[in-house]
Amino acid sequence: MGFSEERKQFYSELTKTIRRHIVKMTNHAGSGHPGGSLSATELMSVLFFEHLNVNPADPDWDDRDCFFLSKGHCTPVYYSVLAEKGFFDTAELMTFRDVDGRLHGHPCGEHIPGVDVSSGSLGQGLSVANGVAMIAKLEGSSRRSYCMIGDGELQEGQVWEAAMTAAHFQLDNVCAIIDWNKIQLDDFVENIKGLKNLGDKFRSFGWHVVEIDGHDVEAVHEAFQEAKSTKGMPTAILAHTIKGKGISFMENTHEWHGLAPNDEQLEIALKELV
Ligand SMILES: Cc1ncc(C[n+]2csc(CCOP(=O)(O)OP(=O)(O)O)c2C)c(N)n1
Repeated sequence: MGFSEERKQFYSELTKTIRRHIVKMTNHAGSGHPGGSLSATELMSVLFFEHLNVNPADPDWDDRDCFFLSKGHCTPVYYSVLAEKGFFDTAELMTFRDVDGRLHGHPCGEHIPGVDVSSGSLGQGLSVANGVAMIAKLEGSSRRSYCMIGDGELQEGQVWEAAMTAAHFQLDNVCAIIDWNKIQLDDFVENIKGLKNLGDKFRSFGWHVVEIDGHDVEAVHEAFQEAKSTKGMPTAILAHTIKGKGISFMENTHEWHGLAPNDEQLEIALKELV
């Protein structure tokens, strides 16, 4: 069930590498969203390196699993994981947000290998994930459909329409990953429009719920395994995370939601990520 010491070491190195990419890319671009990227680093790493059935050499392979980043502003972590997985060269990460590049601030499904749909307007990803999952069922494919949603994003009504749909159609090939970092753009989620008993909400909508520490790679791995073995209903992984995780001055504040580190701040961040 758990990881070997070697695998744990692999993730310890990988997540540090990805966090280094995140701060370097946003520093270089002078903009971007480090906070919600750093909170999602373990979730994205374990999903892409352990569970998501994809082939970087053939990104459009028909029977691949699909991943949708509904919180589309978190491209720094998305592009970093895609590059580390081999979808494109890690050198391209430094073209993040270049007007002439393809690594836009929000992901474009048309141009980036490994990105299946454009996103950025919050609330829509789970509906897309449902559609792909329904087609898989109709085709008799084992394809699974994963969607990462922000906790602030859960204030969007469309998410709950999609949650009803996934349960109604018994889409057990759908897995929603909630990056529950407790903070949205400019404040704590509970101060703006609170989620309260989020597990009860999803359960009452007909979902299987797994609640974990989203920075514990073994817990993340086991949650994805549990989702795969759950039949007849979709699974929501409620991952408790820390916005800005891994960089002391970025942790647990909304201030680094959409702010790039300057050169001095980058240097401090990189020292913390050795
Ligand atoms: C429909 C829509 N409304 C507003 C925004 C602007 N916006 C971008 S990120 C964000 C906050 C999202 O918070 P959360 O989902 O908690 O993301 P995270 O903390 O994981 O970055 C907002 C309001 C948007 N992208 N789409």
